Amino acid sequence: MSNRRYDPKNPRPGWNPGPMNTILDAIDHQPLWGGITTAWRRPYSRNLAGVEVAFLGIPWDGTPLWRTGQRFMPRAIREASMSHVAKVPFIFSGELKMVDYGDALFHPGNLWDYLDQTEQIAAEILAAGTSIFACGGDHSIPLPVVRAYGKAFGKGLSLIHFDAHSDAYAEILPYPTGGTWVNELTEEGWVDGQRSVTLGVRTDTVELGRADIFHQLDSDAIIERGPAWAAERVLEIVGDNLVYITFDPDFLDASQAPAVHTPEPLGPDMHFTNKLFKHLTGKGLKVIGFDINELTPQYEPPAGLTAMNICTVSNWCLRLLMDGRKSAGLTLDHVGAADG
Ligand SMILES: [Mn+2]
Repeated sequence: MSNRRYDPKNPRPGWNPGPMNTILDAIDHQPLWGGITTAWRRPYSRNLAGVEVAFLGIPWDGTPLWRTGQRFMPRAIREASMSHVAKVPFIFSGELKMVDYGDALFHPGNLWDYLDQTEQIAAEILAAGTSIFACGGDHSIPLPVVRAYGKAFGKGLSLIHFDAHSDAYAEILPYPTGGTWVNELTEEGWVDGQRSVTLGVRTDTVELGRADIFHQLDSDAIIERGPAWAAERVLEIVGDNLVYITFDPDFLDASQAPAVHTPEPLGPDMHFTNKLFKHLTGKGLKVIGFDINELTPQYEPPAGLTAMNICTVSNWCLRLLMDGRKSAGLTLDHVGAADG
C-alpha cells in the first residue's frame, strides 16, 4: 500500500486506471474548474502538425447595428467550454485532434485591416490541412473565413446558416457587416446561394433583406414541421457539396440565447436544436469548417445560459466536422505527433 492518501492514477486498488489516465492526460491533470482556460482545454498552440481542427478566436465587434461586445466572445467561450470537455469524448481521446490557436490580431477599429488579417490567419491554418472552428466576433466573420475557404477549396461552397435574420441586407447597408456577408460571399462566388440554406428566419416581414439568395426555412416552418423535416430539407439543398456551418445564436429563442447582438423571440429552443443536429449527423454531410458568433457576454444572465447553449451546438458541429472531413476525403499535409 502506498503512503499517499490519494493517488489520482490509482485511487482504488484493483480498479483499472486506464481510462482515468486518458481523461487526466486530456485535461492536463488539472481540475476543469481550475487551471488556465483554453477552448475545450486543448493545447494553446500554433503548431499544426497532426492537428485536424484549430479553434480560432476572432475578437471583432466593429460592425454591429445593435449590441456590441462580441470581442469578448472568444474568452467567454473558452471559459464556458470547460464544463463541456467531458461531453466530447472524441476530442479528449484524440480521435479528433484540436488545438486552441489563439486569436486573430488586427486594429480594433479598422474594418479593412480586420478582414485582411483574419483571412490571412485563416489561410495559414487551411494550408496545413487543418480545419477551422472560428469563434467571433460579430457575424461578419464568415467574410474573411469563408473567403479563405473558397481560395483553398474552390468556389461554390454550401453554407448552412442558422440565424433569425437573412444577413442579406446589402441594399440598405453600403459596406461589409454582419448583416451583408450573404450578399458579398455569393456575389464573389465563394458560396453557391442555391445550394445554401438559412434556418430560423423570423424578422424579414418588412422585406429589407433578400430572401432569394439562400433557401430559407423560416422559424415557423421548421417548428411546425419539426426537426426531422428541417434536417431532410437541409440535406436535399446542400447534397454532396462541401459545407461550412455558421451559427448565429439568435437562431435560438431569446429565452435560450439572451446575450446576443439582436435577441429575437419566437425561435426554436435547445431541445429542437439538439434534435435537428442529431438528424444531420451520420448523413455524410461534407462539413469542412464552422463558426459561432454574436455572443455578447456582458448581457449574460449569471448562469451563462447563452454561452452554454452555444457550446452545446459547437459540440455537434465538432462531430459534424470530424465526420465531414472523412466524407470529404480531407487529410493532413503535415503528419506528426500532436500534443493533444
Ligand atoms: Mn447573423
